[in-house]
Amino acid sequence: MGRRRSVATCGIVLAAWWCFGQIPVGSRTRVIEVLADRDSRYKIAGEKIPEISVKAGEPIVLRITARKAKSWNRDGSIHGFSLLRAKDRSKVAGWDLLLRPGTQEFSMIAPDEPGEYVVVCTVICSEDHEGMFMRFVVTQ
Ligand SMILES: [Cu+2]
Repeated sequence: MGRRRSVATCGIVLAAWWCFGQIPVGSRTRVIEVLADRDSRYKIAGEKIPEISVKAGEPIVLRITARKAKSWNRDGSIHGFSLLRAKDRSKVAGWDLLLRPGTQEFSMIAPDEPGEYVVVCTVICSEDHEGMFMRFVVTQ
Protein backbone atom coordinates (compact mmCIF):
# COMPACT_ATOMS: atom_id res chain seq x y z
CA MET A 1 0.00 0.00 0.00
CA GLY A 2 2.73 2.38 1.05
CA ARG A 3 4.66 1.51 -2.00
CA ARG A 4 1.72 2.13 -4.29
CA ARG A 5 1.20 5.55 -2.69
CA SER A 6 4.79 6.54 -3.19
CA VAL A 7 4.57 5.45 -6.81
CA ALA A 8 1.52 7.71 -7.21
CA THR A 9 3.32 10.63 -5.53
CA CYS A 10 6.26 10.07 -7.79
CA GLY A 11 3.90 10.19 -10.80
CA ILE A 12 2.47 13.52 -9.69
CA VAL A 13 5.91 15.00 -9.18
CA LEU A 14 6.97 13.80 -12.61
CA ALA A 15 3.80 15.22 -14.19
CA ALA A 16 4.40 18.59 -12.54
CA TRP A 17 8.00 18.59 -13.65
CA TRP A 18 6.93 17.71 -17.19
CA CYS A 19 4.33 20.49 -17.26
CA PHE A 20 6.68 23.18 -16.02
CA GLY A 21 9.26 21.97 -18.46
CA GLN A 22 6.83 22.79 -21.27
CA ILE A 23 6.73 26.51 -20.49
CA PRO A 24 9.16 28.10 -22.92
CA VAL A 25 11.48 30.81 -21.71
CA GLY A 26 9.93 33.28 -24.16
CA SER A 27 6.54 33.12 -22.48
CA ARG A 28 7.71 34.96 -19.38
CA THR A 29 5.72 38.13 -18.81
CA ARG A 30 6.69 40.86 -21.23
CA VAL A 31 7.78 44.16 -19.74
CA ILE A 32 6.72 47.24 -21.69
CA GLU A 33 8.62 50.40 -20.78
CA VAL A 34 6.92 53.74 -21.21
CA LEU A 35 8.01 57.26 -20.42
CA ALA A 36 5.28 59.72 -19.46
CA ASP A 37 7.39 62.77 -20.05
CA ARG A 38 7.49 66.33 -18.79
CA ASP A 39 6.41 67.64 -22.20
CA SER A 40 3.06 65.83 -21.82
CA ARG A 41 3.91 63.04 -24.24
CA TYR A 42 4.16 59.29 -23.90
CA LYS A 43 7.43 57.93 -25.24
CA ILE A 44 8.75 54.46 -25.95
CA ALA A 45 12.45 53.99 -26.59
CA GLY A 46 13.18 53.37 -30.26
CA GLU A 47 9.72 54.38 -31.48
CA LYS A 48 9.18 57.67 -33.25
CA ILE A 49 5.44 57.45 -32.71
CA PRO A 50 4.86 55.49 -29.49
CA GLU A 51 2.52 52.55 -29.76
CA ILE A 52 1.83 49.45 -27.69
CA SER A 53 0.84 46.17 -29.29
CA VAL A 54 -0.26 43.21 -27.18
CA LYS A 55 -2.04 39.92 -27.69
CA ALA A 56 -5.59 39.52 -26.38
CA GLY A 57 -5.45 38.33 -22.77
CA GLU A 58 -1.66 38.58 -22.63
CA PRO A 59 -0.21 39.27 -19.18
CA ILE A 60 2.17 42.23 -19.30
CA VAL A 61 4.08 44.42 -16.93
CA LEU A 62 3.91 48.14 -17.63
CA ARG A 63 7.02 49.85 -16.33
CA ILE A 64 6.20 53.52 -16.52
CA THR A 65 8.53 56.36 -15.67
CA ALA A 66 6.73 59.64 -15.10
CA ARG A 67 8.31 63.08 -15.18
CA LYS A 68 6.44 66.06 -13.86
CA ALA A 69 5.04 68.51 -16.39
CA LYS A 70 3.60 71.89 -15.40
CA SER A 71 0.69 70.85 -13.21
CA TRP A 72 -0.51 67.81 -11.29
CA ASN A 73 -3.35 66.43 -9.20
CA ARG A 74 -3.76 67.20 -5.53
CA ASP A 75 -3.19 63.51 -4.74
CA GLY A 76 0.33 63.85 -6.16
CA SER A 77 -0.26 62.06 -9.46
CA ILE A 78 1.50 63.86 -12.30
CA HIS A 79 0.14 61.92 -15.31
CA GLY A 80 -2.45 59.25 -15.95
CA PHE A 81 -2.54 56.16 -18.11
CA SER A 82 -6.10 55.16 -19.00
CA LEU A 83 -7.17 52.75 -21.69
CA LEU A 84 -10.17 53.58 -23.88
CA ARG A 85 -11.78 51.64 -26.71
CA ALA A 86 -11.05 53.69 -29.85
CA LYS A 87 -14.49 53.11 -31.40
CA ASP A 88 -16.53 54.75 -28.62
CA ARG A 89 -13.89 56.03 -26.18
CA SER A 90 -15.38 53.91 -23.40
CA LYS A 91 -13.09 53.08 -20.51
CA VAL A 92 -11.58 49.63 -20.12
CA ALA A 93 -12.16 48.42 -16.54
CA GLY A 94 -9.04 48.19 -14.41
CA TRP A 95 -6.97 50.36 -16.75
CA ASP A 96 -7.25 53.69 -15.00
CA LEU A 97 -3.73 54.21 -13.72
CA LEU A 98 -2.40 57.29 -11.95
CA LEU A 99 1.32 57.96 -12.13
CA ARG A 100 3.63 59.31 -9.46
CA PRO A 101 7.00 60.88 -10.18
CA GLY A 102 9.56 58.20 -10.90
CA THR A 103 9.31 54.62 -12.11
CA GLN A 104 6.40 52.37 -11.23
CA GLU A 105 5.27 48.95 -12.39
CA PHE A 106 1.78 47.63 -13.04
CA SER A 107 0.95 43.98 -13.70
CA MET A 108 -1.84 44.02 -16.26
CA ILE A 109 -3.81 41.62 -18.43
CA ALA A 110 -4.45 42.82 -21.99
CA PRO A 111 -8.11 43.18 -22.98
CA ASP A 112 -9.74 40.02 -24.35
CA GLU A 113 -11.24 41.87 -27.28
CA PRO A 114 -8.89 42.46 -30.21
CA GLY A 115 -9.01 45.90 -31.75
CA GLU A 116 -7.92 49.49 -31.53
CA TYR A 117 -7.54 51.20 -28.21
CA VAL A 118 -6.06 54.48 -27.08
CA VAL A 119 -4.08 55.35 -23.98
CA VAL A 120 -4.93 58.79 -22.60
CA CYS A 121 -3.58 60.91 -19.78
CA THR A 122 -6.23 61.71 -17.16
CA VAL A 123 -4.27 64.35 -15.25
CA ILE A 124 -4.41 67.91 -16.57
CA CYS A 125 -0.62 68.00 -16.74
CA SER A 126 -0.05 71.09 -18.92
CA GLU A 127 -1.62 73.09 -21.74
CA ASP A 128 -0.49 70.23 -24.01
CA HIS A 129 -2.36 67.62 -21.97
CA GLU A 130 -4.93 67.03 -24.73
CA GLY A 131 -2.14 65.75 -26.94
CA MET A 132 -1.03 63.16 -24.43
CA PHE A 133 -2.27 59.91 -25.91
CA MET A 134 -0.95 56.90 -27.76
CA ARG A 135 -2.23 54.06 -29.89
CA PHE A 136 -2.72 50.68 -28.24
CA VAL A 137 -3.48 47.65 -30.40
CA VAL A 138 -4.80 44.30 -29.21
CA THR A 139 -4.18 41.49 -31.67
CA GLN A 140 -5.84 38.07 -31.82
CU1 LIG B 1 -0.13 63.95 -18.74
